[in-house]
Amino acid sequence: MPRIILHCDLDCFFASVEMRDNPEYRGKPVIIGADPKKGKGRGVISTCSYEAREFGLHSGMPISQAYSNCPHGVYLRPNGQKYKKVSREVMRILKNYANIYQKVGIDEAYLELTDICSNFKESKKIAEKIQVEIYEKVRITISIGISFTKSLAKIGSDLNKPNGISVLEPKHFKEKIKNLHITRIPGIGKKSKEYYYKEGIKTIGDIIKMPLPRFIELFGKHGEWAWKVANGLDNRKIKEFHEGRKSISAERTFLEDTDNFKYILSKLEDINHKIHKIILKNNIAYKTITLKIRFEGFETHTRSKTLPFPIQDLKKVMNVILKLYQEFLNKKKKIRLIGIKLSNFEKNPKVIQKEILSFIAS
Ligand code: TTP
Ligand code: MG
Repeated sequence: MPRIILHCDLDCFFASVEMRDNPEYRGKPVIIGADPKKGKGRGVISTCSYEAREFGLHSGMPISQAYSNCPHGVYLRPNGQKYKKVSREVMRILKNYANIYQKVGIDEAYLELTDICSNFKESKKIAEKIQVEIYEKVRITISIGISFTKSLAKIGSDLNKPNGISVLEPKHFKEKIKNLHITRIPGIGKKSKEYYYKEGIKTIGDIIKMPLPRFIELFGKHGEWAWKVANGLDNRKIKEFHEGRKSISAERTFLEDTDNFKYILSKLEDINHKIHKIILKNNIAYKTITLKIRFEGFETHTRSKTLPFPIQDLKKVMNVILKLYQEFLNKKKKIRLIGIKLSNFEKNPKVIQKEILSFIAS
């Protein structure tokens, strides 16, 4: 059974938000970016509406050039705070559709539906629901690519824009992508495409046709990646946090300093659940468990325990935390803050323990 991955990407994001909020701009070439200053402006386009794209405008184009191609366009400065807020609203909706979710940019995210859908038809229905919910609640459109690798899902989300869905299944994906230009492969850009051109490679089909060893000989590691993407062999996992992340932690500061053990315990449990949601989504195991405790007057302590092997076990964490907490039971001070940190990670452990399954079910 192949994996089922969705790549969701908002359509002309910044411009969509401005057209949503200013109906008079709808249907017009809307350009978000630097001030064009009647053609003398410096800086570039952040993004533009699809109407503007008909004039050859695109992200990264100098704003002066945009102005000379499309002087009658609506030119607006970006409103970063507003787009961040809209992005958060969209991500909150997307997250609810999958257990495994990875935000990869302000307007794009991967969802893995392998454990939820039994075939691509079902996942397409979910994609349609996502589009409807986002449009109903946020009033902007999103395009979705569905496939069995991250990179093919990403290529797919671009195929039917705006407000499109495309499915690239194992049985027919090569047919659907073979005529696409090689720059559709994430990682092949303006510079690297020239190396491929020199060998007569212009389309993804040209890559698919070549044997891998020859491709590596010609283009090294870069070529190997491109070849694997084109042939559906990208097996990267979907993970919520960035590669460099070394720990996951959460803490709570009490509104008032407290020594009510029952209350403190309930907060520790909340924190533990919160952290384990991330742990599960990213399939990480950890060896080190740390308790952080801050007393009135800012006196702060941390206590850790490192286990001999990595675990992924909500209850075990709570047991360790309570043992670490015992040391402070005799303190005659109230508590101001409490926190848990998990670290010393091992990614993608093979064994998922029973407790975790019951946690998912709860
Ligand atoms: P993209 O998803 O690349 O572009 P888009 O959403 O505007 O258009 P599309 O329909 O093709 O997906 O980027 C998301 C936002 O990020 C975009 O609206 C503006 C911003 N951005 C920049 O500011 N500069 C850039 O060079 C790019 C590519 C994007
Ligand atoms: Mg986009």
